[in-house]
Amino acid sequence: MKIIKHCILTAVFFTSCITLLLAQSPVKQVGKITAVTVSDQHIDITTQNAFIKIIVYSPSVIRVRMDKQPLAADFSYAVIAKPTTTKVSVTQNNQEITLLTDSLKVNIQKDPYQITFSTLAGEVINQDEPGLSTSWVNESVTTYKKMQDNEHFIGLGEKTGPLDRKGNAYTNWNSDVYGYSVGQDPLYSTIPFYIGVHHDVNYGIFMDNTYQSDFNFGASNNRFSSFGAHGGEMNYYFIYDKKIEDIISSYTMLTGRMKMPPLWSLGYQQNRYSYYPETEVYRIAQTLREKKIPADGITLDIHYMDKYKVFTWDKDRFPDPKGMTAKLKDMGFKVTLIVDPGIKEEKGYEVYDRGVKENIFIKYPDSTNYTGQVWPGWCNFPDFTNPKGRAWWGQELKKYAAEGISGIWNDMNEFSTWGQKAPDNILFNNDGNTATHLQMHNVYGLEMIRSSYEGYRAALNNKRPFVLTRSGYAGLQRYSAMWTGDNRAEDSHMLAGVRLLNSLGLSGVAFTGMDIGGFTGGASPSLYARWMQIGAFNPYFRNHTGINTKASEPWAYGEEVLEITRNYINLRYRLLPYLYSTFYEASQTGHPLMRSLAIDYTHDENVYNGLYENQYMFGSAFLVFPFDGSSAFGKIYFPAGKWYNLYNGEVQNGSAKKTIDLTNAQLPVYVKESSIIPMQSQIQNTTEKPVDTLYLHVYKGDVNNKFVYYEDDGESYAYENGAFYKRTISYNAATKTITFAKADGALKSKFSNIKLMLHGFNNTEIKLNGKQVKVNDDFQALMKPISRFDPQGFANPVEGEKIKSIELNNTADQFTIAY
Ligand code: NBV
Repeated sequence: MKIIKHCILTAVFFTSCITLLLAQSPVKQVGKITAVTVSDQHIDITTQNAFIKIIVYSPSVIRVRMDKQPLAADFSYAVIAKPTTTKVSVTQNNQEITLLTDSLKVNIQKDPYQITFSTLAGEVINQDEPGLSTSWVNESVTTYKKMQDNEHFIGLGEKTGPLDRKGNAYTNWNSDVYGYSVGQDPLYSTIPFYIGVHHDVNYGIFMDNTYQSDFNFGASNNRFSSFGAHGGEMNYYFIYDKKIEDIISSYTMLTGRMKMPPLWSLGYQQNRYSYYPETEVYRIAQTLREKKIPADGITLDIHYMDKYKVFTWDKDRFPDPKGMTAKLKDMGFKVTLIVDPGIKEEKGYEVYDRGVKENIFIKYPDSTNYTGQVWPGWCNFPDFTNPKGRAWWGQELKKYAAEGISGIWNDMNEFSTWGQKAPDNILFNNDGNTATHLQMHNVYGLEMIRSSYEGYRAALNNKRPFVLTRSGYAGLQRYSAMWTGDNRAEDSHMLAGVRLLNSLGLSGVAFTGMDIGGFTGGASPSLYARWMQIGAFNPYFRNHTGINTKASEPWAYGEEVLEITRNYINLRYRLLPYLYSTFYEASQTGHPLMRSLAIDYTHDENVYNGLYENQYMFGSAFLVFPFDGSSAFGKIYFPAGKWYNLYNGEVQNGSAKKTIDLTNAQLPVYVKESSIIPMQSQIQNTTEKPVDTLYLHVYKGDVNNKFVYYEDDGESYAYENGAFYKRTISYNAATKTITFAKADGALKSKFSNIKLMLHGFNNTEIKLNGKQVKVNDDFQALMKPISRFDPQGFANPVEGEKIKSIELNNTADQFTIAY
């Protein structure tokens, strides 16, 4: 009896100890659900330790909000979408709540809270890791997801490392990282959105929390992937779509898409830190023209300013900015200026005085302005999270519009104070809801480019500004193009840069570029040549280099490199109709221009293999294979389908790996079967009119394809009200037809003729609307290794391909070619 009593007492003692331990655990779990309220499209849940709201945004987008205290008023700098009316059914029993939409099923277990997303057929897409779910450690909150078998993780914005992020962890804290290493983290911007791929499903998760955040994709554990932040609520959007590109569309439905950029900004841009005085700028512009290197942009770095004070000019170096931009405009150049957020604290500097008067600078809690050191010395920093601060910045930008400036390049907006960490306790307006630096740091850059975009668009009387940024947060694509900062002139950086841009593309940012040639150090001629070729296949094509590096203009590396470089810049300009149409697609769908192979070949394991992870599609047609200079051979992976060598038309069957020769003169590029590629004659800049013929290249294939050809005025927003020309061209392999649908929109095409250039077709008989047309035998020659697409490129036939061509009238309404 005594023994039994003793045992009972011991058991009671241990149970109490465990209960006590749990109660005192420094990890606070969500715990058991205690109350549920179901409304139209959302469910409010209370648990032992948390308040939760599940909101249906669309059949494929579900938002989960969670906090230890009742949820605060909803506010986001990233998300611009509201839930759309969606058919939802919710049922519950003692164990769980089930939510169904037309595309997915959500199960919420009640004890303890745990969420699972599945397909309608019941296949698990994503689920909380049982036992871990979501928890808090002090103010940090983290959600743990069960690692699925063979799960791949891609995206997460501007992150170094492999395409597949499995086994790695990342931090988001926007940082100024001069000459960063290829594995460094974090870099300049934060996009807390990634895509998971496993079995035959894929999903996206976007955690909209601006505090410092951490993502773990099975780093130092084999149990979970997780995402969390150092403050604020757990707030994530779960996205399920069948295709990766649809996930990107859903994500950009939430965070917005880019507007059409000005056409000129797709041309080649010449940069350096810094071109001055103005005679040097003219020398560069003149040399580009003399050497027949097509170009549209010249960018001025910080030396244009008077002692680095933004919105001023160094009068000795640039005595007449307005005259200079006018002269450059006559030569077909647009000027972009760098702007930094640090405003020199100096009485009498009018910009500063107006900032003080308007009271728009970031403050300490004692209401004094925060002062940090950067280029001009001690500076105050505009609070772009204050509507007044944004308006003030827009006003200041106006002078640049009057001076004929076309682009605004936002630098140092992490924000950087010589790489030092700014104090936690500085305060931001946060659109009327004061917040600390800890919460606002990662959105500072986003709100700066919002101010630049909105301000400069107004200053240009509603013409499209070109805006470029180094830092940002999810949604940055609404305002700006982005480049990847101070890279190094090294092979590994060129390839890492490709992956960065591919990752940004997966994360909703379509208009991206890197410092071609490298910012720090000096490229070898081989590296420079190869990098410039890749640049022609980047959305934003800019050559830039640092202050004490060797010159980086295309002629700075000798005749051969100049020839190679010019060939590819030439190609870029002939490809503008294709590129502009692809930008239009990005503006409508969010789909990137640089498409990691994971987008179109998601469940092909080879895509995630480190050997092939740098390959990408440029638009829908071109497979690009960037390579380093370490070998004369390279191994390339051809995904499923049929591929044509860009330079000689040779056909390569897909689902195959091949070792190919590599040379500095020729970037391996292949065209996907059934591609439709509109091109134009050679121009030197976008103000020059191409000849009146659209060269439409079509590659024979076994799959159907569609291309939406698009034009507009290239500079205004009239396209949003129908002032465009758009025509869908369809390739149908089964019916052996190419159909030109009736054109849409209020504009006429700038081309009245079409030359249809048929690759891989041997037909001698081709019909237009049922009637036989004249079929020409063409030889598309190339200068080595100039693209055979050059419609005037018969001059020096070294290599080439026999193709068929026919002449068509582009003003015809709607017509069908049968082959
Ligand atoms: O403004 C100078 C540079 C600029 O050229 C570069 O592209 C930025 O990333 N800027 C950084 C300031 C710091 C350079 C060390």
